[in-house]
Amino acid sequence: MEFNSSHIEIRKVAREFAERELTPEILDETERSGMFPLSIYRKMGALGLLGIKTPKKYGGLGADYLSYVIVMEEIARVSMVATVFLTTPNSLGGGPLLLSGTEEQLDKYLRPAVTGEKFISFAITEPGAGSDAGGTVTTAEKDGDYFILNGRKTFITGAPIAGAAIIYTRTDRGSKGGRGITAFIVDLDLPGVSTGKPEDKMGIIGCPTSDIILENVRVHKSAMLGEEGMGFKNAMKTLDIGRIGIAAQSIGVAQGCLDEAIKFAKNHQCEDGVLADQQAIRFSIAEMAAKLKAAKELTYEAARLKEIGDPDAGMTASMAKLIASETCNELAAKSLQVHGEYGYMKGSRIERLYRDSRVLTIYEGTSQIQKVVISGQLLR
Ligand code: COS
Repeated sequence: MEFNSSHIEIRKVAREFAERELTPEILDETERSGMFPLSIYRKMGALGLLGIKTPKKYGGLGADYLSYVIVMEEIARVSMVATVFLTTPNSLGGGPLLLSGTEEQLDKYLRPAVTGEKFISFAITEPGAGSDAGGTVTTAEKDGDYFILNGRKTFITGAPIAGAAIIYTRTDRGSKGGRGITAFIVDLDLPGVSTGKPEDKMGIIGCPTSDIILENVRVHKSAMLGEEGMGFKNAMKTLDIGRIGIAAQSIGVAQGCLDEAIKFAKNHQCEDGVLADQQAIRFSIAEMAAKLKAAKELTYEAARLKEIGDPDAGMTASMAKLIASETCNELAAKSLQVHGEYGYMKGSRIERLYRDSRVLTIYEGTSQIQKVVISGQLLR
């Protein structure tokens, strides 16, 4: 992929930011406290990173998808949890608003999301509707100018700290699957909204995840996002974009894994020199680098196709998410293997990268769901 001068510049800005702000001390403290520093999140906002591809009229930088990928990649190379904060306004939080929001909704919710004042969660998953997003049973019943929401959303990234969430509900009780699903942007301080206990996760510690419970929550009709019954399409289109972001996270984390393997191999003394003298280690590193290069090119291509509105953009985003996340998991395991027992010990950098990488083949659609999307397009 050829990068233009703004891509090169934004990579430099993101790399310098990551190296300056995301120090090993900050990252260790994030793991200990369970909370990424909100001061750094706001600094990302001040630098424009929370709204890389948000149009300038809503306070964003108005850059292209490739710029978004580059920033995600550079930050994830140092800290994956930092990119969870970064992706939300650019993707799952801001995406549904940009696709279907009114000017009032965009002003009220997107602007503060881009500065880091307000975190917006994307709430589609339910206890009985994970990969089968059309299985949504949360309801929204009309009551004059209001809708009454009832249900439970689960595993919602950032819910404990979110000011608002995009909630996908069933407005037509008789409907099945994607039809009859309607999106609302819901302030989480409304009466009847609660978030469950934050989950004790394996990785991306620092961005809390919990349920969102809705008990007779009265929401004005002006909070409806897009048209009634069009929520599923809004969610699917959002995920098309979101998957490029997860592919970008994956290539960043994978680069971090490769960096660690190289550093360890060059520095770890063994009988006749350093580990990097061993052919088995050299071959493992060569294989990691080659696979990462392929995953990177596919991810950049997905961003390019999205930018030009290519009809294969959604499928390519799924291909990129599939290949990049699986590659990242493979590199995390291989890098840990290069480290041996040193990598297995809690607190080593590769141990954290290994734990963080595991969710990449699961969230925003599992690898299996990506195969459903890809084969669905090819075999129409
Ligand atoms: N863009 C626009 N519209 C889309 C779309 C897309 N990417 N994907 C599907 N649709 C539309 C279809 O065109 C169809 O429209 P009509 O009803 O007008 O024909 C409708 O949505 C239903 O599509 P489909 O029948 O393909 O839906 P399925 O219920 O079979 O489910 C999958 C499709 C499995 C792909 C979907 O449920 C999914 O993506 N699941 C994973 C959810 C996920 O990623 N969860 C993670 C949450 S964030 S951590």
